[in-house]
Amino acid sequence: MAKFLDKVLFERSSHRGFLTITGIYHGLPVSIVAIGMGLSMMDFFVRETRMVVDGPLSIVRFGSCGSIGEAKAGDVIVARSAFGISRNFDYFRTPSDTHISDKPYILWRPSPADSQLTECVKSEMGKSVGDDHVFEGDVGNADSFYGSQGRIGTDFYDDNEHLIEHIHETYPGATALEMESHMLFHLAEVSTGADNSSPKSIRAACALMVFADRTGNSFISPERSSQLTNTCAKALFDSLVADMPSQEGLHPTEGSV
Ligand code: DUR
Repeated sequence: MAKFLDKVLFERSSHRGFLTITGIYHGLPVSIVAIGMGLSMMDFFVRETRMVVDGPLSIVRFGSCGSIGEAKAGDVIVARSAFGISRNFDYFRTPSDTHISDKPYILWRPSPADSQLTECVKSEMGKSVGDDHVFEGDVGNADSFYGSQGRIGTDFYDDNEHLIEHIHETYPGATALEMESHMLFHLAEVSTGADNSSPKSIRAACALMVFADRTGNSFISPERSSQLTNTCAKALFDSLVADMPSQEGLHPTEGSV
């Protein structure tokens, strides 16, 4: 992704396992941060980035997902919102002892993506990968790649045979499963402005490459995944640039990640 930057200013591998590359794209300061996987890594990333960047932040998650909708392997899904899917640990106690829900998985309500940033991401993605390969929908952020994404196995009791069905019934717009987006959108939603007059200091969007088609059971090829990463990378940077004019008062030296 970094090869598309006009200039690289800074690169660092941290003990967290993050790789950060900061540079300039069409006059805009941008950081690419590889965070690994899962809710906790997203939590570290958003909170610690907020600590070290002054001014408003625009964050676009770019990663992979499994499709539970129309999108096929190799397509792109742009998140309209993201909801959480948590294992209800108490449900699995013997004897069952639940106080939150009598269901094995808890579905949290969706947090919205920033609509303007998302429009920019969707439009630039459409230009790069073709509008018929770009889908929009609600994304389920599971706390596991396995149980809470409805993957069936015999080594553990997960009681997840009907989970995907339950997700579709609860959120008819649900289209993808992955592991980070709800944490990002939630933290953006509760981010506070420096002077407390503007409630949010973080705007967030999310674009996902479909690696696994959970309905048709097909997978992306390694060739398509690297080609798609290239195409999407440029579209993501272009969408941050396209979104800039909407950010009244935002000076170009303030951050985008
Ligand atoms: N991912 C999933 N589920 C899928 C495909 C991709 O969670 O079916 C995403 C989220 C996480 C990583 O970052 O990829 C796990 O492989």
